[in-house]
Amino acid sequence: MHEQEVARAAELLRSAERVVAFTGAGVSAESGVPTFRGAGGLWEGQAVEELASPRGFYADPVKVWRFYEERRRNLAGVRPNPAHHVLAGWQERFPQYAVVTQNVDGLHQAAGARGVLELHGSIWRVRCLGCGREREERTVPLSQVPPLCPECGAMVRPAVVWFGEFLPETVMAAAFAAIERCQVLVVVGTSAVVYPAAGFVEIAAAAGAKVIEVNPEASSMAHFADVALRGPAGQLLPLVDARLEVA
Ligand code: BV8
Ligand code: ZN
Repeated sequence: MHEQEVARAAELLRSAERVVAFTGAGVSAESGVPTFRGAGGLWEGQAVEELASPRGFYADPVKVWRFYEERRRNLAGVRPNPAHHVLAGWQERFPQYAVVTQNVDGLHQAAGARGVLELHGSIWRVRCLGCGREREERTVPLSQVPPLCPECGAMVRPAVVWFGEFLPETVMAAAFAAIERCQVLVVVGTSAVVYPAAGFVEIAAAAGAKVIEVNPEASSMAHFADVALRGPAGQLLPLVDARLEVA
């Protein structure tokens, strides 16, 4: 099972110099982190707009803060899985390599990945609504209501990108540059329904990159995939990695 696709994916990667790993919640699934959509998803039965949007936060800051506080608590004991470790290890292998993630869980960095491009921000950072100062906040549990900024006393919010908000300019520019130039794009664990991130798959394919999708299900960008590894990333990425050395 998957033998042929694993061999084909390794063949595409073996000779590549410029590679991008583009990831979503599925890459953290085997670490025990619930994905957003699909059975048991974080947002199943909850209106996303309520929780992950400025309007939702201003309407009920405590409710939205508690949604993130609960996710931080759930993440506190979570470890990277083999998929994160393989993707981190590839930074030693490919001369030009980037991990571009939609995830806010910090697990790529926990596995040793450097320079991770976090398109949707980080659940481990908070930003002040008053003075705009952003800082790392790893205390868990932190609080049941949004804390106040130690500098100016205003309320702080999670430093994540909510629906209707722009993605961080510098991160977008760096991701765009890497995506446009890459020879192989490895799309791992994303349903590819959230824009502008999802659009990166089409941009890479249009620029001539080979696309490898690693996902038990076909994402909405599956038609761009040259190779589809239809299974869990924590099992399949180590198989591809093991084949990279073997010609
Ligand atoms: C923007 C916050 C410009 C942090 C997130 C109509 C009205 C308003 C806006 C829009 C609209 N139509 C389109 C838009 C734009 C909107 C959008 O795309 N909406 C979609 C839903 C239609 N985008 C935005 O608003 C973006 N900003 O456009 O700004 C603008 C400005 C003003 C006005 C309009 C536009 C901002 C997008 C960022 C939103 N923030 N998160 C947080 O709380 O986490 S997005 C959220 O979804 C997460 O960040 C997540 O990363 C992201 C994508 O989800 P996935 O990672 O793909 O996860 P998912 O559960 O969906 O899929 C998991 C996959 O893994 C599955 O395929 C599954 O099969 C697979 N899997 C499972 N197990 C495994 C596995 N794969 C491998 N191995 C396994 N073991
Ligand atoms: Zn402040």
